[in-house]
Amino acid sequence: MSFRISSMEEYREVYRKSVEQPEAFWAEIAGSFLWKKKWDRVLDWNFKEPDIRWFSGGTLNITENCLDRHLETRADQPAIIWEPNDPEEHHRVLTYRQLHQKVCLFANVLKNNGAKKGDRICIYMPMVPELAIAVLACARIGAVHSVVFGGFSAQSIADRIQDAQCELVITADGGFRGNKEVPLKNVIDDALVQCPSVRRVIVLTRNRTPVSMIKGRDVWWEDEIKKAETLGMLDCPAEEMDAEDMLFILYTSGSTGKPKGVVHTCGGYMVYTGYTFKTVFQYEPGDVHFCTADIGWITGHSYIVYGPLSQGATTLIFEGVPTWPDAGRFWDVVDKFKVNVLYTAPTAIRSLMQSGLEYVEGHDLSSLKVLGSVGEPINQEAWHWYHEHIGKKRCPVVDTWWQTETGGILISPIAGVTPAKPSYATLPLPGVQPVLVDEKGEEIEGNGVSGNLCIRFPWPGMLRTTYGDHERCRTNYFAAYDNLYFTGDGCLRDEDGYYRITGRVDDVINVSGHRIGTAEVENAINMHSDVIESAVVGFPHDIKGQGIYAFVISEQHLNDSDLTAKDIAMTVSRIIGPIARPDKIQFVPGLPKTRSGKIMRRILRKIAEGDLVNLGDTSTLLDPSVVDEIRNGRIA
Ligand code: 7RM
Repeated sequence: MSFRISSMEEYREVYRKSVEQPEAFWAEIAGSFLWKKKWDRVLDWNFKEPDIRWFSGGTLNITENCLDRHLETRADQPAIIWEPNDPEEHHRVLTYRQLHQKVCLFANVLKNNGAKKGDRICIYMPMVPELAIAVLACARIGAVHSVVFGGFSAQSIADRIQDAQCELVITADGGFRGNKEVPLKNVIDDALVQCPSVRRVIVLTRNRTPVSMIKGRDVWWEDEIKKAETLGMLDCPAEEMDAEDMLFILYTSGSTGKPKGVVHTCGGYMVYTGYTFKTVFQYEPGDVHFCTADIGWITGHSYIVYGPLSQGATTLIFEGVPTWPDAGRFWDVVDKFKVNVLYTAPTAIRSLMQSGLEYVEGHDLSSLKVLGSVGEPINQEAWHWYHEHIGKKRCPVVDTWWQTETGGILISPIAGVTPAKPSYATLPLPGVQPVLVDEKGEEIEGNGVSGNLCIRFPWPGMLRTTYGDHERCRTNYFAAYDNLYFTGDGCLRDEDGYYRITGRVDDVINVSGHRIGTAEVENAINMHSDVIESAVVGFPHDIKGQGIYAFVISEQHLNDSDLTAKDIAMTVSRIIGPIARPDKIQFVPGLPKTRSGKIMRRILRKIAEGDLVNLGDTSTLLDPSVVDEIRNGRIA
């Protein structure tokens, strides 16, 4: 089976086959999954429209692959280990049998509340096992889940619910994050004022904070479960889905003000996440896999829920944060559950690195076999710290590059096989054909070159459309260069053919591994009544990777600029969520604009990053003197 790659020779061989005979390659991998009906055609595609179909004619249900098919072989093996926010609270373990039962029961709850195949369901929950259960229950009945990260604001949730016309919302009373509580149901109530499509809200009890339950709309998770149990609705047949039926929508930021609903479909996403999970991490039966992402992001969808479960793995869900009660929390968890694979983000590594080695010492990390990194470029220093102090130089580090749109990992070392190079995502996985192009769209061949990263050929996990707006999908990803998928990332390919992702080349900022559009932040800032205009850029940040720097023209700051800045930051927090709160707000008399009125962000980026000398050509500016004033007022 091509799942096992144990040497570089084997990798080269499998890679060659995957490029020469992609259909045969993917058909063999797809054959290791459970289909209700086999596909007629492996792949139909064109990147023009785009129209991409994998495994057409095939039918399946991803939850049968994640649950039912394991019952014969590993019913009593842990599927989910859950570690709560508070180390004093008891952890929970759900075996495959128990998870199967809970998913079926909750799937019946969804049906009892009127949900059916094709309906969109918004999930806004804390990191508890019930979040994974809710996701899988949607997939069980063929409803389309749209998980919204618990840190997003009411306005952001409302935008996403309206865009997808969700009929149901699944949430909790509240959640815990470190020493804070988050009022999830309250936020949902605020969001739903703008969402007439929602007719039912199912509320899980988590922190027992008082909430308001609206008659006829809101019901308790626990009551609904009891009802279904009383009715004996324990079984729930898995809905038969076409390979290209929608599995989920996940919103992600782009260069415009409005997040896009990235659409993934059942068959290809299942095959791709299962294959890459097994291949990249070299997962072996019985291993405990700990991905620290939130299920609200693609990393959680693919490498906490679907990838691991489709492969019969034990996946660890951690509700808390890396630094509470102290910076040893991850290492407590690794030690407590003898974690074998740890998959986290550079921002977490840098923050723990800064806290000092005393938090690592005293924990037994000898169970670790593989370390993973995802979400943003990992700097050499963080890479070495991770490798040396966490992996004790025994564990391969896999720097995995991918995107919400790609569904799964595209460029990454294969653990224990690919020789690593710190800060390099290294080589494409089998089936992935990267291309570097220049500004004109000409392919840049050979090694020791850099350009914009594109992909030449489809892979099963790629996005199919952006919800409700296919044209937007085309213009965003398939129109920049003919017959190529454009990633939005800059990239270099070194003398060995190794890839190193250098960061976004569009107006997207990557803050702690979270994508935020500059236009989104500007829109939020501009909502503040004192603001006339704003421009937002990213700047290098020691912990977060990138921070948010806002240049703001305002009328009121002259009275008290500190207060005005705080108000503006608060507005952004309210409109988008705390993750988008600017780190620096500088009041400026004007913005550097061309004669045609375009803001020259290049100049602002230079100033934000502290390069006040090499601002480049400013001769096309309408008013070059504004640059000096901005430069003089820079916030260090
Ligand atoms: C998985 C995820 C995608 C963007 C992507 C890159 C950046 C992700 C790496 C990386 C360098 C990596 N999805 N990115 N992984 N950059 N090395 N290993 O993060 O949609 O939220 O973000 O993140 O810029 O385009 S995402």
